[in-house]
Amino acid sequence: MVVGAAIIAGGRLLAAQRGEPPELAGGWEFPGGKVDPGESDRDALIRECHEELGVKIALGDRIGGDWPLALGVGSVLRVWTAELVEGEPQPLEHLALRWLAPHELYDVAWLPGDLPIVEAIRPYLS
Ligand code: 9L3
Ligand code: MG
Repeated sequence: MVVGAAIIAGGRLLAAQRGEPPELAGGWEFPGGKVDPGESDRDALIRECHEELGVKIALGDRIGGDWPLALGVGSVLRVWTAELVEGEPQPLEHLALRWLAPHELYDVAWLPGDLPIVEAIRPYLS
């Protein structure tokens, strides 16, 4: 189980560029990661965003259901909208961060698993 955050501020969506593993390096994602054993999805997402970005977030709506990550592997991505409560995101574990305005949503090379989710975030940017 993998969780991701659509962090929104000022009508822009935060996208994060992965540095690893090599097959995903350079691709852009919703920040987040694997849920630890015994941890709730939401707690995992809050923890991951603190580790990866150095921020405290508050979660909003769940976006869709289980988004498939890779065909045949069975891993899924669960996504929530989020707002910043404390701190400014830093790329502590990513190559780069970008705040995307609605007209820039496809200016980055989203990972294949994340790409179909982007459109579902658009209504939250206005
Ligand atoms: N993954 C894909 N899209 C995302 C996230 C947060 C993660 N938005 C994939 C990349 C890795 C796996 O899930 O293959 C675990 O992610 P992480 O724990 O390395 O961030
Ligand atoms: Mg991660």
